[in-house]
Amino acid sequence: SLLKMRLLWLLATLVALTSAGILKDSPKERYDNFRVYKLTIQNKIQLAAIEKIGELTKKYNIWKEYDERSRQIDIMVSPGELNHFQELLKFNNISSELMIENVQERIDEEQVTPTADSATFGWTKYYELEEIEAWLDEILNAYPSVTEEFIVGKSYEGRTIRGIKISHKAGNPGIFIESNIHAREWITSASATWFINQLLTSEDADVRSLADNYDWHIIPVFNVDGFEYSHKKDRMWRKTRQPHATNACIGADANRNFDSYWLQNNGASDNPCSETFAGDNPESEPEAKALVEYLTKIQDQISVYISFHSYGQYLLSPYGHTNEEFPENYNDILTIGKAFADAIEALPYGTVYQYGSTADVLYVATGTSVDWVFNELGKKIGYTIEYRDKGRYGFILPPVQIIPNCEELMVGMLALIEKTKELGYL
Ligand code: 0X9
Ligand code: ZN
Repeated sequence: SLLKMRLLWLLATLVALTSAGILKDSPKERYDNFRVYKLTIQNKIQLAAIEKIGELTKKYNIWKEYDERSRQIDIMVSPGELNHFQELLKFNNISSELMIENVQERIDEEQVTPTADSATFGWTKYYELEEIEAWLDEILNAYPSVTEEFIVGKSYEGRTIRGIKISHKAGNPGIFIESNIHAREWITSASATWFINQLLTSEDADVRSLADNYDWHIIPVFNVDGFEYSHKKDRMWRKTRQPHATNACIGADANRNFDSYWLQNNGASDNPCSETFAGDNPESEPEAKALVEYLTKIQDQISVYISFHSYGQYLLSPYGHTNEEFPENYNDILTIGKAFADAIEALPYGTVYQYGSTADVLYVATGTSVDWVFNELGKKIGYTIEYRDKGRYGFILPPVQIIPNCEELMVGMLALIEKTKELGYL
């Protein structure tokens, strides 16, 4: 009948539209003419003014929070907000340096055109979750006698959070690496996969001894939902992807969601739109809950915990919740930090890393994974590595810098582990 025909036609149109992507959800977020400024703050009034606009999520995005050492903030400004922003700087007498003139240009440059080696995993470009997982499968297949997959659990959107354990012999002390808890910090999973590859393939004697004498538990991409979203929808995404019950803003900062001084001392935000939203409760994010359960289960196998982040070139240690107290083994923590930083600076790149407690060197941050492992699991050695750079490219570190960054990681890690062992923690 006519009605049937019409219905069929309607259905056909819908199918066509959907496959053409027209009815699919929103396109990729663009950052045309978005700028990034490094601000230098001189007083509390200036800081308050900037922190206030920083909460306006569509117009501004804080790339790097204020820290008392450098007194600087990196902030991304939308083109429509630029005039207002510049007036605000002038009115409050805040000095600024333009770091990125057009964020979208940097994002476009980051997408290098596939070259000869793009068929194989080569660390000359950034890979998507699917590619990283396929690579991980290949590695597990190629080294079955020394590798083993472990499953942390499921993300909010139902993805599997996977890790790889590399063990060359029984009874080794364990080192746990969690990477890409913040979605937009792409250099972290690139570094984690590079590091895994080195542990399995390097013929360098020092790297071999690192591989042979420790058990490595490595999660290349922890925030799987956020990471996928940062590739497919929004390059600047940081948080998880769990919607909020009463607020349109999505996700929480997984690195504020752990049950250690959760939401205390202004080390996180209770605003669901903030980039450092702690979540409604500790472990409200399925990812954090899964990691807590997994780490609790295997805690006896772990001596050192390391979390990969970017950017700023820091090696950060507990505490995150206060800069008025320090762990009882803080001297050792600093000695190890110095070994890490010195080793990196000695390379021809001359890259400088600062080291010290998070709250002292950077800012107060609570509910972080490293602090949870340190305070609640009682592990004595835990660090956060903040990779390159200092803000020239920020999160959009050019692919040509992946390997130099990884080389720094390796010499830093060799020194860190050696010193940790020397001091009797391994
Ligand atoms: O703020 C953070 O979560 C980290 N910096 S980032 O710019 N990558 O977001 C620093 C976390 C500090 N870690 C610990 N307190 N353990
Ligand atoms: Zn981070």
